[in-house]
Amino acid sequence: MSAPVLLSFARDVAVITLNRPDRLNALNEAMHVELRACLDQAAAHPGLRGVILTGAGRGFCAGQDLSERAPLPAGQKYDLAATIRANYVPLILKLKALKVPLVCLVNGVAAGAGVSLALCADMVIATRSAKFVLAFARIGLMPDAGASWMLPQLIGTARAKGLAMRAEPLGAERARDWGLIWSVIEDEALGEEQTRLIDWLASAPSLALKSACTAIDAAPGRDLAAQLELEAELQQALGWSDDYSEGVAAFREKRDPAFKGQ
Ligand code: T3D
Repeated sequence: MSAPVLLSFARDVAVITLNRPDRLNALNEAMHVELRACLDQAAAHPGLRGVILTGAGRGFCAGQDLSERAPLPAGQKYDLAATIRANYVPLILKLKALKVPLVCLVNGVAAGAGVSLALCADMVIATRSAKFVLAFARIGLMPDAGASWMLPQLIGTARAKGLAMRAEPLGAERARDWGLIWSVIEDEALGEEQTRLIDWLASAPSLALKSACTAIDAAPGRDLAAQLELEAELQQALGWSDDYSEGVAAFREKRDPAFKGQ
C-alpha cells in the first residue's frame, strides 16, 4: 500500500503530495497524521526554500473522508469539535507557521476542508479544470478548518456566504477572477508548472517573500500604525539578511542576484 502523503525535495524545495487518488485525496486519520509529519520533516530540512502542496490523480482534496463518518448506533453522535481540534486546527496552524513560502498547486477538485487547505497557501495556482466546492452545506455542516476566516478576506462576505450557502462548484477561472487564487494553468502544464515553481522558489529570497506574506496576512487585524510597526520589524530582520546584502550588491554590479534564503 502506498503512503497517503508523499514528501520529496528538489533544490531544497519540499513537494508534499496528497496521495489517496481513489478517494480524491479525502483526509482520513492516517493522512492527517502523515501530513503533519511531512510538514514537520519539511520544516526541519536545512536550507528549506519553499513548500509546494499538491494532490495525486484527478482531485486535490475532497475534505474530510466521509467513510470515517458512517452512522453510529442509535443515540450516539460524532463530536466534530473534538475531531476538528485534534486534526484540522493543528494542520492549518502548521501550514500557516511555515517559515518559507507555501505554494498550493490545485490539480483538480478541492472540496470541504480541501478548500481550506488550499487557501492556507501564500500562492494558489489551479489547473483550468479544477474547482472549489464548499461542500459542507451539502452534508449539513458549515465551513471549517479556517475557511470562514480566509474566504471573506479573499473574496468578501457576499461571495463567501454565497459559496457557503449554495455549495456550488466555483471554477478555477472564476476563482482567479474573484481573487480567491493567483492563477490558472492548463491541465497538461501541471508537471512543467511544478518544475518552474521549484526553480523559482529555489532562487528566490525566501525570507523576503515569507515576510511579505506574513505582513499581508497580519494586516486585517491591525490598524495602520500597528502595521507600520510590523513592517519596520520585519524589514529590520531582512535588512540584516545575507539576501539583502546580495540583492543590493547585485543591483550595483548590474548582475542577477544569487539569493540563498538567508
Ligand atoms: O468530520 C469532521 O471531522 C468535521 C470536519 C469536516 C471537514 C470537511 O471537509 S466536511 C466536507 C467533506 N467533504 C465533502 O462533503 C465532499 C464530498 N465529495 C463530493 O462532494 C464530491 O466527491 C466532489 C465534489 C469532491 C467530486 O465529485 P465527483 O463527481 O468529481 O467525484 P465522485 O464520484 O463524487 O468521487 C470520486 C470517488 O471519491 C467516489 O468514490 P467511488 O464511488 O468511486 O468509490 C467518492 O465516494 C469518493 N469521495 C469523494 N469525496 C470523498 C470521497 N470518499 C470519502 N470522503 C470524501 N470526502
